[in-house]
Amino acid sequence: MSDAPVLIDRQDDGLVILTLNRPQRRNALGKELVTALRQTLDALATDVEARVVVITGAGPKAFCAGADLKERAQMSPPEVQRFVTALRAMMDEIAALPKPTIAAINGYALGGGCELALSCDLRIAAEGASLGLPETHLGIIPGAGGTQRLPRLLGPALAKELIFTSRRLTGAEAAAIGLVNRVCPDDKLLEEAANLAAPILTAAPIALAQAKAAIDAGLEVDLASGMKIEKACYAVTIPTEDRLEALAAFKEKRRPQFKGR
Ligand code: CO8
Repeated sequence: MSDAPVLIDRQDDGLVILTLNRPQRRNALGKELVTALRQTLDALATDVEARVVVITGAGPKAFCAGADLKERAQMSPPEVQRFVTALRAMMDEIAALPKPTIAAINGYALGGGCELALSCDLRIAAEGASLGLPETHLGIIPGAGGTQRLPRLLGPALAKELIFTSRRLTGAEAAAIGLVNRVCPDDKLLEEAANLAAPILTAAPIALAQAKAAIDAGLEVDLASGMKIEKACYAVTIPTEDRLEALAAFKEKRRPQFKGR
């Protein structure tokens, strides 16, 4: 197997599986991995063949054990500053990718690893997964979106409980509170992630990108402003070939073939 920090598996149907590939460090976020993931995301953002992106971790033990604490201990204060800026930017780039993203959580998703999963649109966890935000017990706070994305997902009380206590949740516990969309047996994780992706892969790519943008931007504003955002996002879909293709396919009683145009 390649020793590249991020493995890229592109499938014919438009599914792209990114694997964080540092199993010997439990896929911890070091400089090299963060740089590679950011470059990969940048390329995928404009790649019309890539329709849904799954992010998972190499090896049976971890999705991602958070920031690389060993590398961090060797960094000078300016290096730390540059690194955390890059880490935050990476999480925002995942969240802003104009295509659906799914975190397929195998094993530990701790600290920055949990925040990475929170940056994705959907999450599926293996039963044996272990999700948590240990930062307050490390003398820091979640700093790559955890204090913002977790309460938006679960509400403030649950988010505060998880952040204050650093409690780790199993895949089933995470599914029960809505932290992940689904839980599945450990050995079925990628299969179930592909099942989750399958009906998304047949949707129109521009419609998906605009639906994501409308939901994400709308969550930050009042309803009337959100309705304006929705209108603007809807308008982007009107001149697309894919919209006309859907109308033609309906008339001709066939499945539409979307091209992302
Ligand atoms: N960084 C570096 N190395 C790690 C990390 C890590 N986060 N996690 C594990 N490793 C290494 C271990 O040191 C070990 O290396 P070695 O074999 O050389 O001793 C190897 O991976 C295997 O680790 P374990 O033997 O501990 O493996 P286990 O499967 O028994 O346990 C755990 C796995 C539970 C993941 C355990 O290793 C652990 O607790 N790791 C630390 C997890 C943690 O605390 N993560 C949070 C870090 S803080 C954070 O992510 C904040 C990010 C936000 C930054 C934003 C800034 C603005």
